[in-house]
Amino acid sequence: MSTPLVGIVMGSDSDWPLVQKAAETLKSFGVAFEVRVISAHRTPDLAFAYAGGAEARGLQVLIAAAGGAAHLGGVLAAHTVLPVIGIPVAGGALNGLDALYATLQMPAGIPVATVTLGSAGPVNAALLAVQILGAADPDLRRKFHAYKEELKQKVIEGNAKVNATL
Ligand code: RP5
Repeated sequence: MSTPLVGIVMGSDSDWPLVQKAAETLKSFGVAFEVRVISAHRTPDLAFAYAGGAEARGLQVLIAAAGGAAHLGGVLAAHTVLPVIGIPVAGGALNGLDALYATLQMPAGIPVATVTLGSAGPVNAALLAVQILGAADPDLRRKFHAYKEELKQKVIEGNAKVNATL
């Protein structure tokens, strides 16, 4: 396995069923990644150490997924200069609105690029990570062009399928 470029961090293993879609998406682009369960609240020292050491270990993008009072993205971003992408995880009494606002509403100076609630979130987090890496990697950009072409073909096929039923 080559050196991971993307670090996927989640606040709890209960987030994994959702977050594994980010891992699958990175895999489909051939991007090396690692996965960690680290909580900003339950293991603050680990969160600090992970973010603080990420750049030196060769990581280039961090993805942070958390639910509830979701401070993970912000805490990681506070301790690294790497770009951090936040995935708010739905659940609890507020059904993810709390995680969405907590991840999204960062003060100026500490950005966390927040993706949507739901299953599109981890997919888009991984795609955004691929796009960030692709800025300096023509091969990844080629793969992204092919990916967009696939999306386009699916819509064209969908159009044909719907019209075939008329
Ligand atoms: C957050 O609290 C985690 O990211 C998770 O989404 C949520 C619930 O965690 P568990 O109680 O299931 O461990 O920190």
